[in-house]
Parts: sequence; C-alpha cells; structure tokens
Amino acid sequence: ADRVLNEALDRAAGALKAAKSVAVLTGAGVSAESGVPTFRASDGLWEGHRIEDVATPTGFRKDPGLVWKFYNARRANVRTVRPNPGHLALVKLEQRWGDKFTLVTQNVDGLHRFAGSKKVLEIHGSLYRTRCTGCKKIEDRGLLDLGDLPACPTCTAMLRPDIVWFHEALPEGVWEAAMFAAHEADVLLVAGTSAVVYPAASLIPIAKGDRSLKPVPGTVIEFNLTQTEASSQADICVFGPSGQTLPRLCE
Ligand code: BJW
Ligand code: ZN
Repeated sequence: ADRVLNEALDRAAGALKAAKSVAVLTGAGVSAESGVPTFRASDGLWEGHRIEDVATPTGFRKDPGLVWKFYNARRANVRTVRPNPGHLALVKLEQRWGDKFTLVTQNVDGLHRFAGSKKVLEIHGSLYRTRCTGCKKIEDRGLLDLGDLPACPTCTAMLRPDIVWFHEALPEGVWEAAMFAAHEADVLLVAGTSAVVYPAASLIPIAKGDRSLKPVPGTVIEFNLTQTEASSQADICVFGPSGQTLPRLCE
C-alpha cells in the first residue's frame, strides 16, 4: 500500500512540476483533520438536522431561528479550530506559482485564509459573513454568536448567513473566476471533496477540457481517503489524509 502511495505521489509531483498553471478544488475533507465535521454522514443528517430544513431558502423562510441556531453552532465550532498541514501546503504552492495559482474552495470555514492563502475563491460563501435579506448588504462579522434572529443595523431587515444553499446560484463573479482557473489549469488538484455537489464538481471536466477547447487536457489529481465521484475522471489518485499527503507534494 505504501508503494502505491509513493508512486502516486511521485507522479503527482512530476505533473505539478511541469505545470505552468495550477488550480485546486477543496472540500470539507481538507478541514476534517482540523476538527471540522464533513457533510455527508451515513444517516443523511447534518448534526441531527435534515438538509432541506437548514440549508435551503425554503427552510430559512419556514424557521429562520432554527437555521440561525444551526449556523451559530457551526460558527462556534470553527472559532475553536486551526489550519492543518494540508492548508499550509496549499499556501506554499500559491507562493511557488504566484498568480498562476488559484484555490477554489467549497468550504465556508475560512481556514484557507487563516492559513495564509491569498487568492481564495469561496464558491459556497463564508460562515464569517452575513447578508441582509432587505438591503442585500454583505458584511464580515467574524465568528461571534449573533443570537437567534440577527437584524440588519442599516435597514432592520433579517440577516442571513452569506452561504450558498441548495437551489441557489453561486456568487457570479467568483464562480466565473473559478471556471476560468479550471479551464486554464495544466493541473487541477481535487482534495477532500465527495464531488457530488454541482456546479462545483463540474470544475473537474472543465479542467480536463474537451478537445476543441483545450488541445492539451489538464491533469486531474485527487487527494481523498477513499474513491469518490471524481476518481474515475482523475489521472492520479492519492489516497490518504490530505493533511499528510498534500505536504508531501511540496517536498
Ligand atoms: C478526506 C478526509 C481527509 C474526509 N483527507 N479527504 C436534486 C435536488 C436538489 C438540488 C439538486 C438536485 N440535483 C442537483 C441539484 C443541484 C444541487 C446539487 O448539486 N445537489 C446534489 C447534492 C445532488 N446544487 C445546488 O443546488 C447548487 N445550486 C444550483 O444548482 O443552483 C441552480 C441555480 C442556477 C441559477 C440560478 C438559481 C439557481 C448550490 C449548491 C450549494 C451547496 N452548498 C453546500 C451547503 C452549504 C451550507 C453550509 O455549509 O452550511 O455546501 S452543500 C455542502 O456540500 C456544502 C459543501 O461545500 C458541499 C460539498 O461537500 P464536500 O465538501 O464535498 O463534503 P463531503 O462531506 O460531501 O465530502 C467530504 C470528502 O472528504 C469525502 O469524500 C471524504 O472521503 C473526504 N475526507 N476526511 C482527505 N482527512
Ligand atoms: Zn439591510
């Protein structure tokens, strides 16, 4: 098993070395070793809640207090965690590739920025920010408890978490930049994601490209504990905890 892992890591390092442009797609798995729970538990619940109750616009309309309770708990957890060596390895890669490096994350925990990554595209929003349901103003409020039903200081309408729920569109400019980076990338690293949520997962086929748009297809390298929906599309699969495997890419 060790030999298989070392071979995959060698091939990954080789592909990376030859790349002029690098993109990364991360998911909840890269924060697992920091102590942030991942989403898809076997019972289909998030911390005992049904997904449609806490992570859809309909759920928020029905019971905003419950949704805020859920998010305040998530925010309290994230307040206690720190980046792990996987996050730090991605900071190093950004330093090496400069503006030819783009980190796209589905995570809302802010740990990539905390670790020191500069160019981070948060395609599913952030637990740090609120968005006003009235005047639409977005504000960074940190991770302090905001209470049951926080109101906008400007217009008094109800605030919501600045998170992309199911059935909602991704933030437009951010998503476009993510697609552009995947399209440009010679190498796409896909780390700690089950790759079942769209449109995020479509960055993988975008990086591979079809022949008319991208004469040399991008190389997709997966970092995960197990096989996922991404594995069959990946050129190289590095199985193991990303907090251990990503740092070895930088050696
Ligand atoms: C490790 C590890 C270690 C562990 N090392 N690895 C049917 C019904 C309803 C909707 C749809 C439907 N079919 C399709 C849809 C669309 C839907 C969708 O994709 N659904 C699928 C689930 C079926 N998508 C949407 O609704 C999107 N919007 C949309 O389509 O809008 C259309 C529209 C267009 C134009 C105008 C208007 C509308 C929006 C999707 C937003 C998703 N947001 C969420 C919730 C945010 C809430 C919150 O965080 O509080 O974002 S969903 C949730 O999943 C979260 C995550 O970012 C996202 C991805 O999950 P991720 O990161 O992959 O985590 P896990 O847990 O799934 O996987 C963890 C992985 O890590 C595993 O593989 C482990 O093995 C691994 N791992 N430890 C390495 N140490
Ligand atoms: Zn407002």
